[in-house]
Amino acid sequence: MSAEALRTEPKRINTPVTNGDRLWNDIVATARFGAADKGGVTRLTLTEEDREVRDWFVAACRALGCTVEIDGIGNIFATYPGEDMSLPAITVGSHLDTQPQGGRFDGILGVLAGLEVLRTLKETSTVLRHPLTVVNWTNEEGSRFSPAMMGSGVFAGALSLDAAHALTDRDGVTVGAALDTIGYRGEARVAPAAFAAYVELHIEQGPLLEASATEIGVVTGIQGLRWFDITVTGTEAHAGSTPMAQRDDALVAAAEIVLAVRNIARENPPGVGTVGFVDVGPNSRNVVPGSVRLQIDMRHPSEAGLDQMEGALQEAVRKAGARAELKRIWSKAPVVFDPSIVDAVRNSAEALGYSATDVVSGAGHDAAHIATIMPTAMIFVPSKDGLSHNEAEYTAPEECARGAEVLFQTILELDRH
Ligand code: HGY
Ligand code: MN
Ligand code: MN
Repeated sequence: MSAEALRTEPKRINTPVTNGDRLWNDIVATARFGAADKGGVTRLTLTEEDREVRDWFVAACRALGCTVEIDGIGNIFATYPGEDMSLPAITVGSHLDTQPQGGRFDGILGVLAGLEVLRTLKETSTVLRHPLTVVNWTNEEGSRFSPAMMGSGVFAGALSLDAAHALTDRDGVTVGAALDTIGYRGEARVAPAAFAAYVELHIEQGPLLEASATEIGVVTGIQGLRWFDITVTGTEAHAGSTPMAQRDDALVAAAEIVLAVRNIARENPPGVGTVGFVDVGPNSRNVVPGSVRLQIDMRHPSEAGLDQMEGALQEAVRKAGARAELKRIWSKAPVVFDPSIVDAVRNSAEALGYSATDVVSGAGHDAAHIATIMPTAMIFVPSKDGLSHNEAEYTAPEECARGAEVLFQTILELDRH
């Protein structure tokens, strides 16, 4: 679909509209699967809580007449028939897994807004030309099993299914075994060629839309990211009888690396750097730490920026002494979305009279992988205080409703082309 064709397209009026209250009810209803103490959700991928929300989603889609396919990594594809089933499907969706003590909206809004579009099509007997597929991607968060965006990565060919099945969590449980435990190691072979385009609605997870009082983010791309594991080896020793000058304290060396990650990000704006995981051995008050494992997340909108940051990290590790080892375990290049799909999102927000602005996503998303195999774009709605990966994550009902409506209008726009 050419951008020119989009611009001359008549604005959308008198079409069915999605039901924001029903969407909000679904958000509240699914938050019970893994409900955490402060109002958020702990629903790590392929756990019992994840099975519960998956079963809920599959039942809801089947009740609407969708065919539901589950592939070898547990991705769920719920397809609502279109007038011409020989056409590739328009695809929307996101992820239902969360961070530990995560929020009720991150990923969930995109899947449930897709479900809301299905409900709207059904109740208004609207038949699109294309089939419409709503997807739940397995393990977007990457908290239990690394790397993140695993299901979409296998689907896009960035990670082999066998390699993914063999990856383990901290308890040594493999992805394959976890899929079997919850009954979501599917048989379906779903090919990317079955799809025409992908649009993902997601909360911004940052402060930009709220700060500018803008209703919709027209996401033009996603910044790049690199994940590193660092092990620092020292010498365990008695905390009382070992003189300071004779200590080989792994945690002190690791602390210098943690500060270096913060400084490297500050020196390479708008890059960001985080050490989100620290494991100290033997983790006893009166033993000088002999080993420390760090997990590092670095991001930047450009490859050159990421190279710069990685080089500085290597330097910092070298300074920590020969007993620190750095391993890059994952890298995702910056992504630029397809301009014609981005235009469809922008036109839809405009047709609905919502304020909108272009944004590059700071957070990673399944759309980053899907954009490598089909025309893709994203829609953002605001995050209160820019907060996410936090139980206090919040997007208001009317903001969720606006996002779902832009998603629906975008689908209608794409369906005509
Ligand atoms: O880490 C990310 O960017 C995503 O929220 N999993
Ligand atoms: Mn997400
Ligand atoms: Mn997330």
